[in-house]
Amino acid sequence: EDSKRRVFVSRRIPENGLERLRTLCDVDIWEGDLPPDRETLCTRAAGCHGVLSMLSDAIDPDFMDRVGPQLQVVSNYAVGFNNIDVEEATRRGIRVGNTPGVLTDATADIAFALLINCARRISESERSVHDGKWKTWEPLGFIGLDLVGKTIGIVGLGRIGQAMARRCHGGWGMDVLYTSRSSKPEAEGEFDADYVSMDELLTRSDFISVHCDLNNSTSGLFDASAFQKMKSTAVFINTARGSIHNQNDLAAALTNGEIAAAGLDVTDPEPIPADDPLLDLQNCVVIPHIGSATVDTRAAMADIAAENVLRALADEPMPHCVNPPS
Ligand code: 8YV
Repeated sequence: EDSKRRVFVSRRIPENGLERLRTLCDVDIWEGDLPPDRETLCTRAAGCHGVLSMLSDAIDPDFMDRVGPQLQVVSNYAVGFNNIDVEEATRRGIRVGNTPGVLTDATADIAFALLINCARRISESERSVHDGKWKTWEPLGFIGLDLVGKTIGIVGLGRIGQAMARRCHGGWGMDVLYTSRSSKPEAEGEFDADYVSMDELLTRSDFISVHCDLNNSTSGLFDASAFQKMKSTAVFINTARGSIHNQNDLAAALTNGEIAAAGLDVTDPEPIPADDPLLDLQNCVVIPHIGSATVDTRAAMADIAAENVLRALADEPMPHCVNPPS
């Protein structure tokens, strides 16, 4: 009926989320295999009260203008929200939601999987088997790095960083160093972690894993000078956001032997262009932003993202709001 609130969902999400939305709203879903282009996004969202958005949607003032003043909530299908101008949304009274918590372990699993993959050269050695290049077992073939007892440097000790620290410290007995906006005494207790400067983390770590959010102070944080400070045997893992590392500088560091290997679940841009130099390097593993991609996690994200929309439209507290009304 006419009184139903209208919600636009910018990609097909797990059915449980859509069902939840449909109980109270008129739901329009972009069904394309690729994200809607800018024009389509704005046109389809125009007149909606809620938008369930993806990282690939730029939710900026122009978008908000084009959707219209009835827009009450933008619910991102992600824990991150660097695609959204939150300050502008707040100014307009638009609530912004995200999906923290439920993707913590899935993402830390992918970070740890990349770490073992890079240390033990799994992708590289598998390629050689697939390509028919594996001719004989060799005493010095595909020699990699041990993990047990090494030092892991964690950049950003939030939920996902802590889940990574738990795997590294609890499972593999690694020493944990971390940088973060502030020290985390509880986490230091659990992982025996040391809060250090960025320089100390770079120079002392055998492995470095990025778990901070993307902002002005973390954009380009891993550049040529950072890679130069790292051990030549070090492995760099990024499952956070691609623009936290400088991709050309990383390719140079991997080519020149300044670091040993890199594992990336995120690139800048995404998808990574087919001619990116990183894709020619045997010591670089690139996977397509699958940190949260498990059946349970994506379903849980869909529940929260839908609930964020419904609560905001009912003027009730949202499960996860990044700009709650003051
Ligand atoms: C996204 C992510 O959910 O949550 C995040 O911030 O990066 C991923 O889990 C995924 O890219 C879909 O937007």
